[in-house]
Amino acid sequence: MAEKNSWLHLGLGSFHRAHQACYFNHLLAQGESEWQFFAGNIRSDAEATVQGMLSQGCKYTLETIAPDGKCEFETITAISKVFAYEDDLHSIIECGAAASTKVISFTVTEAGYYLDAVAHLDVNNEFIKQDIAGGVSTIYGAIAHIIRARRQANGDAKLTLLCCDNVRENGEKFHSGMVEFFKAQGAGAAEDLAWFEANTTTPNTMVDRITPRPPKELAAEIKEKTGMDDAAPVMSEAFIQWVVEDNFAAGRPALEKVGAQMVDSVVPYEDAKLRILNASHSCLAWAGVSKAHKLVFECARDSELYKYAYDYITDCVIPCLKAQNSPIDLEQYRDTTLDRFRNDHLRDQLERIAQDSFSKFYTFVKPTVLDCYRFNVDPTNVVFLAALYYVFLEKVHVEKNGFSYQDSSFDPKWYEGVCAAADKVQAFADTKLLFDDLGQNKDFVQLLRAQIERARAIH
Ligand code: CS2
Repeated sequence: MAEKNSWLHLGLGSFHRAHQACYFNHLLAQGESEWQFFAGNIRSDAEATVQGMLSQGCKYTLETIAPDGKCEFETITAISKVFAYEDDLHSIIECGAAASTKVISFTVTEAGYYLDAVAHLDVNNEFIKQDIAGGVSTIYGAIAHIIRARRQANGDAKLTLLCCDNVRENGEKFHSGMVEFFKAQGAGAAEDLAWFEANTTTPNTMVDRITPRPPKELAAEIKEKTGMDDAAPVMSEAFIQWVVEDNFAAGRPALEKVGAQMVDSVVPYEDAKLRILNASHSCLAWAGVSKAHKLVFECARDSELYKYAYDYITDCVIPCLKAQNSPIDLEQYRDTTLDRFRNDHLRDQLERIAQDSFSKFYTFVKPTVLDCYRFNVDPTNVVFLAALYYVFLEKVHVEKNGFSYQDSSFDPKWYEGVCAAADKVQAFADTKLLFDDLGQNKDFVQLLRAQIERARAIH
């Protein structure tokens, strides 16, 4: 029998297990026999899940919950090999280098790409510096090792590198980050860079399925409802979407048979999703913290907060996307998205949404701030999101209100600088990563000041 094609995923977190692995499961259930799916992590923080999966033959239960509360349980058996974490990623590199591996996809969060305001790789970041020197703690270091091993062992065996994170033009961004990474490694990586350019594609993708952190009670609930003991269960909403640029270097499974949308350009889908879904999520989280909410549905069912998200989308995002000829029914997309947030069976935590808020701001919100000025659209309700983020930072870092979240994209020194400035709002507005050059626009800064007052009044 011919050797199967392999698809390796890096980033075996809840999202991959609820999203891509679910598509793979449906493909295998339809009789797909040419592809097999493997997964592992480039960091050790999800090792408990990995060990849980290994202890039960890599399978696990996915619970999905519809807005009406209807639960479904699916046993995901699609991942046939899971790699336990190793410091040097030895087994993952070996798998990625094998000619039979045709696709490597990854979810390493939006903060995992270390790109600055103009999408240049932040070569001063400590993790990036370590990896330039040969480490494997970022996606760039891991892929660089895979490429070198593959080039040396397998000549020009083509490979697709598929970024599945919520980053605008994610495939292209990863591509340019990778090129800069190789360049920063110097002459010793010249052949790897040439190989990367000649033998890989990096399609853009848009992925969507709200996947809360698995609640502690999930295993007990699954045991009660299905009788199954599961050491690595996961849960998500029932909604699922995957839009993929059809540009695979070495073939792909027939994802369209299981509902993935294979398209020529992902950009309009991605743009709508990041600005409507992800930015509104952040809006609700930043505002929700002022009202001591803990869960997304509490915010989406709070009419004051709902209106902030609704107005931001209606008054700012929709006109800007229409000005760019979006082919999507944006009003309908807004309504279904906000409805999904109201699902009170999905106890999605604000802590999860607030994680990495700094990079979420410039990925999800900033494009609309800039576009409003570009297309002459009233920016008030998107500048209000900037104000919500400003007030959120004050509450959490200055007033220390006890809300706990993590932000690996946030530089405490930057924020100390903002707080120490004579004019804090001006210092915040002057942050190029957040606003490009808008800090020099007096109208913008004045509007921001007024919106900060509006945001401070929420309680
Ligand atoms: C969320 C996303 O983390 C976030 O900010 O908006 O994780 C969101 O739940 C997913 O992108 C849904 O597809």
